[in-house]
Amino acid sequence: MLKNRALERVNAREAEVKVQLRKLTPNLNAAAQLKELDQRLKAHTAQIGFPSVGKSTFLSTVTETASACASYEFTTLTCVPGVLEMHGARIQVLDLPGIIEGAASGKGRGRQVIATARTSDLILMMLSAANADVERRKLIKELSEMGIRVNQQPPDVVITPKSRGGIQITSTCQLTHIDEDDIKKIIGHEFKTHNAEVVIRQDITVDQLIDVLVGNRVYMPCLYVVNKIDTLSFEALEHFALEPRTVVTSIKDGINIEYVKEMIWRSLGLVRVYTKPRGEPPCLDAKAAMFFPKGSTVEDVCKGIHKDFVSKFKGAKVWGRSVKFQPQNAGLSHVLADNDVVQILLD
Ligand SMILES: Nc1nc2c(ncn2[C@@H]2O[C@H](COP(=O)(O)OP(=O)(O)OP(=O)(O)O)[C@@H](O)[C@H]2O)c(=O)[nH]1
Ligand SMILES: [Mg+2]
Repeated sequence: MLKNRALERVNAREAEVKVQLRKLTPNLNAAAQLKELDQRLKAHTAQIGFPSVGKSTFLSTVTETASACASYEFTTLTCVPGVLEMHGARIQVLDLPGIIEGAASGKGRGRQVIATARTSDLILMMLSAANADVERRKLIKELSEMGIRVNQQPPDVVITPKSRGGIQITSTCQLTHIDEDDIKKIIGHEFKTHNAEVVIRQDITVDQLIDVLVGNRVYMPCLYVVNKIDTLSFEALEHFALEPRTVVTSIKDGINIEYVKEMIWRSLGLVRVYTKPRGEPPCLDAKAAMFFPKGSTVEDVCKGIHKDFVSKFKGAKVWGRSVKFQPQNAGLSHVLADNDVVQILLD
């Protein structure tokens, strides 16, 4: 009798999951729209992970949004956005449904979940400590099948189509994974280009060459969060703690929560810039900071203040880590560093 009732509960839950999954697509789109609408959000992160690894627990812990957490799998069936406030910036954290193996080929609506993560600035890969290595490998594979390369730089290869002359290859380093014949074969036969200039500045693999040719790949930073370390022995824990771009946490017991937040901030690489009006000290209050993506320039700051600032730009003075002398004159193309102070001079 008891067994039957438990079985009924499981069946009911399964039916509920199926109904909710069918409704999933509009909700995921809503998250993308929200991103467009809320201009105050400075960066977007998306949690990717298998079911029951602690994604919702994380969202409920670091943001004011409550996302249902439970010990059964597929608790979260929609996209739940929360906001994490750090150093004066509002960072969106998405709690997404757990994905399963085969997600990239459409299982469990995994394609929509991964597509949502694709538009974010950082992937938070939430892993369960007991099985973290296997989960990480599988998730990287699923993301890869959807064209997302995590923690990789785009291959340094430039292919310029020509009207004649065959395929000319110049490489500035020794190629150990692929030879010139393979390169010609792949470009010529697979991609129907018989005349092109190819410049390679990196020891690329066949897959990387195909990535360059296919084109629509995204290269995203990813932070690995190994959760539930309260279930691990100290020796096992050390193995994960030493891995790059990895944070070990027990969200339930409150271990390393501040550290994971700080690592999110660092992985996003946002640049805070303070402006200084002429003859006045700069306002270094966090509320006065402007936030830009890594690699932003004085021109981006001008555009962020007023659309006319670029056309009226006469010069800029910069204080901070991006310059040698304090202050230093800088042009529009000068790349800024975090916490720089900029004074814009206009015509
Ligand atoms: N031991 C332990 N359990 C945890 C930890 N964090 C979360 N849990 C538990 O793990 C279970 C699943 O947590 P959720 O946050 O619902 O997991 P999820 O990844 O959102 O799961 P889905 O929504 O089903 O994909 C809950 O029972 C949590 O209480 C942790 O650090 N240690
Ligand atoms: Mg959840």
